[in-house]
Amino acid sequence: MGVINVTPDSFSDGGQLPDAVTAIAHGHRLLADGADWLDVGGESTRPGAAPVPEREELTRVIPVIEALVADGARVSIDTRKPAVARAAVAAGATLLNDVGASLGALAAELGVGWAGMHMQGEPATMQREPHYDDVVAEVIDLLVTRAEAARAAGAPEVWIDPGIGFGKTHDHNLTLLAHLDAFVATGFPVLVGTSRKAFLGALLGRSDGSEGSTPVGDRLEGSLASATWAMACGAAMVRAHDVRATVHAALVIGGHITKDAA
Ligand code: HH2
Repeated sequence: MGVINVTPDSFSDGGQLPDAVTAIAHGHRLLADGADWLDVGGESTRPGAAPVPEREELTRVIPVIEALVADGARVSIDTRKPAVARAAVAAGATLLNDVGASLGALAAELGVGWAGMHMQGEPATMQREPHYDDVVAEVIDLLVTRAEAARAAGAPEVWIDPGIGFGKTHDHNLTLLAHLDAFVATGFPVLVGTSRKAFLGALLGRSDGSEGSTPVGDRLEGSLASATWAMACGAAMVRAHDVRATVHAALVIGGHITKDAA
């Protein structure tokens, strides 16, 4: 799943796609690089991000979705707003990338797929004091409850995503990644987004003993290592900014390195 952030303030690439023309061209590049899905978003959910008014979010994403769908792309809409989800589907999106895991019934009503991501709290405050007694069990419980409801309502395709970095400490993120097999064991296809995220910066920054964070632009190898880990654990899709490199990693491990083949 290739990321198209039509936002001025995304943590990873904010401002790089300031208008529909550059966002559409970026989408074409991601398709050529091998993306199966293009995930279009018009509101950053980075920690501390301010909400974007609905009208502004629509202005950002709808022309991009229309153009990419017209060119044959499968497009997901990354939003928390029902009205944006509706308009995106009318423009041709066929998957709700629901970062609040609350739009399952809407996906069913619209007859499109639903990917529910776990987030504790709201982007503006979610990193202040995230707390879980058992992060793996609590995240799975919530996602499975919502996923079962979405499926029962009739959503044609249902995914779950642990929401790395969304109301999670560094240790919560690592614990979730270490237990991805438990998410896979639920039977729902698992989507994972680690690309360029802060926990990678922290891990890489600590490697030289400085306790600093490696900048976003220097997290490619960490992104690939974590995406490869997720795929090896059985994740069916990873959300990535660097699609060409991630597709190469997927091609190497996808179905080739198995105990059966030996
Ligand atoms: N992460 C981000 C946004 N959307 N969707 C899913 N399903 N899973 C994720 O892990 C996920 C997501 C954050 O990344 P990005 O879009 O690069 O940043 P921002 O939210 O600042 O736009």
